[in-house]
Amino acid sequence: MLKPKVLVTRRWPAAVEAKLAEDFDAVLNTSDRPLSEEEIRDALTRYDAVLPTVTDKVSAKAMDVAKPQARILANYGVGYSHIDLASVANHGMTVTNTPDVLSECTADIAMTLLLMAARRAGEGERELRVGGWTGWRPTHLVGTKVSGKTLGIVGFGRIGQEMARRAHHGFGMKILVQNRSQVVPDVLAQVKAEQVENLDQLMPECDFISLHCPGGAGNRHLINTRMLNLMKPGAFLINTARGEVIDEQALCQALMFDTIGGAGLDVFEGEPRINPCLLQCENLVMLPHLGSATREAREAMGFRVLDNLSDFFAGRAPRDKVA
Ligand code: 8YV
Repeated sequence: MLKPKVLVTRRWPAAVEAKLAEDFDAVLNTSDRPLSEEEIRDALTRYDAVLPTVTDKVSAKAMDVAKPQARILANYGVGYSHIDLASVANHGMTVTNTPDVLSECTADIAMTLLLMAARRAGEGERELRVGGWTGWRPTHLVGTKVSGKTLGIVGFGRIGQEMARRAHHGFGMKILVQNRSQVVPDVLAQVKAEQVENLDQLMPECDFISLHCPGGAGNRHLINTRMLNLMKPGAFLINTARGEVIDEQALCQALMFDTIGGAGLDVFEGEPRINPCLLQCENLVMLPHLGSATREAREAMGFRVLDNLSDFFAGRAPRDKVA
């Protein structure tokens, strides 16, 4: 039997690429150059499966093909707001993602950003590297204590829950949760969390806010000027979810005018482009979308895609079917 033709859009961990090449008629992107919308459109007409990442805009334009050959988009990553689900439905295609295997590592990066922003680690490192450190003094780069403070979690899915575990059990933080549906009491109880009705209630109560909700049109600019104004003066905003969830211009204003204490971002609107205003903000820590960037998580994500593909082509329902 002919093996399904599969396009891998970026370089993946070697062990996963090797297995893909064994199990499928796989074309790998050895140059690791991101695909254009036109190339994605072309791929949809020539492969049985396309394996995109966050850097592939599988937009309505890219999916504007009469009859795609691709029957499945097996996404490498948990977030899939770069895939136009209306077009997917029109073509009767399947979409899968890779949840669970990156939750701990992404929460680790959220906690890294939280600690770095609170303790001014980015500022300190920058000062030291340019030879600007004049020595210890009691008033030097004084930050904000993390232990025992209140953390607000927006989106209490798998990653949000991992973040809560770290914050509560590691740093004795009080956890408040905002989530679109009611969280089961047992899950909240594990971190002694309290769920509030909405963001208007959450924002003013927290010393730290960490975003773990999906991206996409529905949550675009969820954190806007009004929400930032509801934050405590001196509070910190952390985003490891998707860039579009924050209105970056509004965040810049809040950081420039010190209406909040600071922020930590791993994701950006229109990444890898960085809003020039953000680069001016000293009280901001930025990482280049490193949430799942560990050997363990990236391999597990790849093998999860393989499982989804094997199930799909064997006629079974893939465990991570999201559309
Ligand atoms: C991935 C992520 O590395 O899984 C996600 O949603 O944001 C990242 O950790 C990236 O999306 C790969 O496509």
